[in-house]
Amino acid sequence: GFSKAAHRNCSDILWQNLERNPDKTALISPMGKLTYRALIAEAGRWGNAFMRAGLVQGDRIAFFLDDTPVFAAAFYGAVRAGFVPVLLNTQTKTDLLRFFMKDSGARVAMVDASFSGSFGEETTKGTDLEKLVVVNGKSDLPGMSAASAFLADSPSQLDVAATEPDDMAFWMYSSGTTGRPKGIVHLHHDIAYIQQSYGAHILKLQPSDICYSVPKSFFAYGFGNSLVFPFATGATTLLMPGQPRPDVVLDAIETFRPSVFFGLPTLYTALSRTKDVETRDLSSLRQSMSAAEILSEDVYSSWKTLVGHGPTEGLGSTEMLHIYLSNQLDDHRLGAAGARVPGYEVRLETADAKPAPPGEEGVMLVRGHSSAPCYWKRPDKTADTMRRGWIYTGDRFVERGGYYYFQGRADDLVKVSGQWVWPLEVERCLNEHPDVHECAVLAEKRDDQRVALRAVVSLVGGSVGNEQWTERLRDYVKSKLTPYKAPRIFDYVTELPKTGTGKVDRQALIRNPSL
Ligand code: 3SK
Repeated sequence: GFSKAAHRNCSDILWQNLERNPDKTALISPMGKLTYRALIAEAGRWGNAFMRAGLVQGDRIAFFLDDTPVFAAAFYGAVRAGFVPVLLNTQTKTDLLRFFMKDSGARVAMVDASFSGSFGEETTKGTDLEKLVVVNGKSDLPGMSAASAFLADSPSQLDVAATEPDDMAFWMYSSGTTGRPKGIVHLHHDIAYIQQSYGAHILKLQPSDICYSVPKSFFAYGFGNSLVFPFATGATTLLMPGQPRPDVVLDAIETFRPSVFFGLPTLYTALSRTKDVETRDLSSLRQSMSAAEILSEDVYSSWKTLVGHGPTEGLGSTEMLHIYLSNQLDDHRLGAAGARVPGYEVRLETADAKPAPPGEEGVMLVRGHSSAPCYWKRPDKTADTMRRGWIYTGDRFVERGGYYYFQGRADDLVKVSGQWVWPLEVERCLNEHPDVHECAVLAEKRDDQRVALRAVVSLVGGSVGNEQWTERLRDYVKSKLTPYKAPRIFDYVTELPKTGTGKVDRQALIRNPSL
C-alpha cells in the first residue's frame, strides 16, 4: 500500500539520509565528491536563498542546468522550501525558452555559466523573471547574479515548508513534437511513488551502488535515475556534465566505476561500436537499464557480449514521471517493453474506447500515484490525456503472457499506395541490416500530396550511400517485410541529428528534408 499522507514534501527522500548515513558519498562528479551531510547543507543554503529572494510557496524557479551537484542541491532546497523547479532541456533554443519562461511565470532562473548566453534579453523580456542566478562559473551578460553572491551567508539549516502530498512540487515540459510543449505538473508524493514501484521492484539498488545515468536530470528518466532512486536507497550518484560522447562515457565508467548504468538504445549502439571498446574496463557494471526507445536484439546482444548482461528494457513517460512497464535483469523478453511494474495498472483500449480483446492490439492507458494531474493551464490537453485518473499514452501494444509488445503510436500509421504502413517497423528492419549504422524512417507528404516513406541512413564505417546501396536496402526491406513497405526515398548522412538524450531528432529531419 502507498500512503500519500506520509509524503508531504518530496525533499524527505534526500533528507532521510541525514540520520541514516550522513557521511556516505551522495554525489560524485568531476568537481569532486559530496557526502549526504554536505549535499543536504548545500540544499539548505539554496532553499534559504530562494526564500530570501522573496519567493512565496508555489512560485516557479526555472532550472537550465547541466548535471552537476548544484542541480541536486538547488532542486531539493527549492522543493523543501515549497518552491517549484521547472526542469528545462538545456538544448532549448531562445524562442522556446522564452515561451517556457512566460508560460511558467518563473520569478527566478538558474543557469549554468556555459549556457548563460541563452538567457539574453530576447529570452527574458516581457517575462516575470526577477533574478537570474549563474552557477558553475561566471557570465558577462548584464543582470546575472553569481551563485556565490546569491548564497552569501545563507544558512544551511532549512525547515520544511507546509506543503501537502498533493501540492505541486516540480514540472517538466513535454517535448512538443506536435504543437506547443505542455508544462507537466508533478506533485510532492510522486517521487516516493516511483521509488516504491520501479525503484523497489525493478531497480533494487543497494547502498553500495554507484548510479550513472547518461540521460540528464532535466529528463524524467534521468531525474529518477540520478536524483531519486540512489538517494532513496542511500546509494551514490555519478553526475557528468557536458556532451555524453561515447568516449567520454566510457572514460567515466573506467574512472568512477559505476555499478548501475542508465542509457538508451542509441547510446548502447554507439558505445558497442566505439573503436577498441573491448579493451575498456567496464567490469564495475552489474546492471544496465534502457528506456525511451525500442531495444533491438542486436543492441541487447552487443552490450551483453561487452559487459556480460544486456540492458534491461523499460518504458515510461514524463506524465507518469518514470517507468511503468519493465523487464527484469534475470527475466528479459526481447522485443517486449516489459510487464506492468508493480504499483501501476495498465489497460488496452480499442479505437472505439472498448477494452481490447485478449491478445489483440489496443492503446495503453496507465494509472498510478506518480501521474501528473494536469498540464499547466491547458484544460483541453489535460482532458485529452488525463482521463479520470488514467493517463492515455497514445502507444499501441499487444499483450502476451503479461508482457507488452509495442506496435507503434495510435496516430502514426500512414497510408502509402493505399496500404497502411507503420514507419517504425521499417526503421527497425533497416536498423537490423549489418551495413546500417543507424537510420530513421519518416512518412512525408510529397508535392503531389501522396505520402511516401523516406529513410535517412548512416552506413557503417562512414560508407557513402549511392544508388546501389539504395537498391540493396530496398530489396532487404522487401524480403523482410512486404514490398510496399520499402521506402521510396533514401537519403544518406554521416550521422543522424540527435536530441539532448541522444535520441534521433526526428523534428530536425522533418524540418530539413534536404539532409
Ligand atoms: O521514454 C521513456 O521510456 C521514459 C522513461 C522514464 C521516464 C520518462 C520517460 C519518457
